[in-house]
Amino acid sequence: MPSIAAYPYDYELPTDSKLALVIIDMQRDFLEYGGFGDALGNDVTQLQSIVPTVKKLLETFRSLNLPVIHTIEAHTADLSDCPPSKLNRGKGGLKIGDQGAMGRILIAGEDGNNIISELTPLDNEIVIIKPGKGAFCRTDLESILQKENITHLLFTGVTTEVCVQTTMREANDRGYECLIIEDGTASYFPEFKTSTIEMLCAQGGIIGWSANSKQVIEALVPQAMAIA
Ligand code: TIU
Repeated sequence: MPSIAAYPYDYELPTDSKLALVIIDMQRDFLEYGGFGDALGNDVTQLQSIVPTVKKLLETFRSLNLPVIHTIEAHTADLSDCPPSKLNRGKGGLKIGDQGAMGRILIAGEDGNNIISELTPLDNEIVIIKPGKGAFCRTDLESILQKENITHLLFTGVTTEVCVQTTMREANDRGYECLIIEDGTASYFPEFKTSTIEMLCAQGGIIGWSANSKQVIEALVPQAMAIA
């Protein structure tokens, strides 16, 4: 198993199907105007710069036939899976379930709830629809990972300190070797991204590792180095 330069120290990177790319919530609801992120008062343009990096990782995993897991934060149309504590949070703008410019905010199946077109999942890829911030909460993710013998998870997506961090912490507690891709994750607050990566990797990798996409891609596809 190759090891890659990572923070706080080298990470053993499987090059087979024990390794999965996890793409958290790259949905229109977070990256485009008129969605949930916008309704919460955020500047959605902060998230858009990572799209080419996540796409490159996705294409690398697809070309090697390695597992890819997409997650979607969504609620049912009747909001029965949305606790009042979540429904009533916010800044007084549109709430979950309200009609927005891309359909009902954060409701499964609405235009705004879809993954952005650049990263649309393929039929053979795992898609986890989750009502919470963490992808293990009230989903089949853990049993799917066990069934597929996946042991190592690379985290990308949005937002770093909310759904990405929550899911990485849940995965770490379940025994997965987790690494967050520094240039493949973003926050509405750039300083939160930096702090989150520091917190996850402090104390000798208390939750896991971080590295740039380049390190991962070069280890998976050695010839990528020559092409780049
Ligand atoms: N608001 C915010 O930063 N994030 C979320 O609500 N969900 C995810 O992080 N996906």
